[in-house]
Amino acid sequence: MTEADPLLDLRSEPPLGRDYSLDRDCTTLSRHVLEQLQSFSADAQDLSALMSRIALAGKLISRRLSRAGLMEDVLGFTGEVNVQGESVKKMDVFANEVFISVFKQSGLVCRLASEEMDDPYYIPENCPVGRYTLLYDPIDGSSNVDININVGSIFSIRQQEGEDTDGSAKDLLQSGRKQIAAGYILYGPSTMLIYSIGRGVHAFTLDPSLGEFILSNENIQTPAHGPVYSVNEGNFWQWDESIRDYTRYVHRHEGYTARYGGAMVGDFHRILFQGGVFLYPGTVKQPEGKLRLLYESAPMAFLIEQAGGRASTGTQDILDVIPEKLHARSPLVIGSTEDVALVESFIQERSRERDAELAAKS
Ligand code: P6P
Repeated sequence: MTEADPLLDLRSEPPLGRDYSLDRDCTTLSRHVLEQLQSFSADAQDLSALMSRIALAGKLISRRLSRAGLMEDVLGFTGEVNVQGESVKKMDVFANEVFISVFKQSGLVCRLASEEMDDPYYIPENCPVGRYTLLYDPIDGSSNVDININVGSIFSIRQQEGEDTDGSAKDLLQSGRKQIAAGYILYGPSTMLIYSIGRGVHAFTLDPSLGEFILSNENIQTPAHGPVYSVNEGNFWQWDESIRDYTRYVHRHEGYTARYGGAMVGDFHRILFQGGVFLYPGTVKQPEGKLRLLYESAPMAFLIEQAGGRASTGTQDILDVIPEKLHARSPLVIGSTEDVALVESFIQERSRERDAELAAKS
């Protein structure tokens, strides 16, 4: 086993006749984090423990989703409207509370910022020592949850900066490059956890018989181009002309196919592995787009850049955007480098034309 690649023994001939599959089944998320960091320091152990807690949240939500159709009072709406102005599903509330519960008495996470909560939630027993903040969308794609179509949870981990004495968590209003970890859990035919701590993107598949997430894909790289474009074309007439230009282009050229599942996590997952582009542009009603920056676009942007892809607002890298408020939204174009660049080229062209028209009038 070389120093450079501590996982080499997973791929070489098992020494001493050790069973390869046994070692693979032992490559749990917590072990993988430590192997990634190549350290057993307190910080490494904390991050490993934190990721294990996120895995526990994923297992609890996956278990509930897998039996939701057989249980009372699990599906459907609560009758409430959240800070986003969206009708809240019972699963949204359950999943939100799962993330809170798994971090209580952990000493790890002092603050949680969720799509479902107006303000950050503090876990006081953790705050003196816990310097991590979890930002998350507990159920992404809620519209799918009652019809058993894939949904996901998205998470982002940041280090608290300074003392948050007034509970405003202003230190969270910084660029996505401050993230120290990000990922998502996809509740699909199998439940998968995809994460990065800035050393590549890795996927784990839940083995229900073990109750463990086991390493299934390592160092995932997104192809430079893919055939899929993923966008809600029902918004076509609400888009800027540049996005309509892009859509007309992919309609008229061979080699493109549309896939849109209504849950970004599933659409993103396809593109992460097979290439292509997902976009949620601004619309007339929502010029900033629908997706939330801190706990949807920024974690996905962290992942896609780690996988060799790109994420932009259409004019600026997502990871460079600095939000003005916790629930800030941003337009999103994310996926393969060539496909993101193609969308941006139409935006740039329209911008040049507008500048020329303005210059001609002045
Ligand atoms: P629309 C789910 O609510 C979500 O935030 C994303 O997961 C998804 O891509 C998008 O909204 C779907 O929104 O307007 O196309 O239904």
